[in-house]
Amino acid sequence: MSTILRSSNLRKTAAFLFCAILSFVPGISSGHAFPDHADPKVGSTISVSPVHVRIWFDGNLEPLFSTIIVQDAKGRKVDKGDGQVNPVDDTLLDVSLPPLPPGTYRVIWSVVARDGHKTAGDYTFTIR
Ligand SMILES: [Cu+2]
Repeated sequence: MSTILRSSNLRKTAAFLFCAILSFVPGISSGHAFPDHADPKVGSTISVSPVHVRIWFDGNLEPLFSTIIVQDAKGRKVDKGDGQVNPVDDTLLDVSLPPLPPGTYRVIWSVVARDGHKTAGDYTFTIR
């Protein structure tokens, strides 16, 4: 019993280390996926309500398990509900927005990379 537990933990540790090492090797896109850049930019203040929020990742995303939503300052969902991995670029997560009034908005994302590992985060932008 304890031997089985130990070897299962060992396997998990090995898998984690393998993934951690991969994510530090440039040019290999099978590690965890992390955001590379976003539009609107993280923490930015803009003067026009954006038509989309887009986040580009450093790896390929699994469309079935990757989500993106946008909330207003009161936590109400304001996006059009079509958040998805872009069908022609699986490193891009996007969602469309209706015209929004001035305010601060939070983008909440969660993605699963091709290696099955999940990363998640959020950021804000402000429309003035
Ligand atoms: Cu990973």
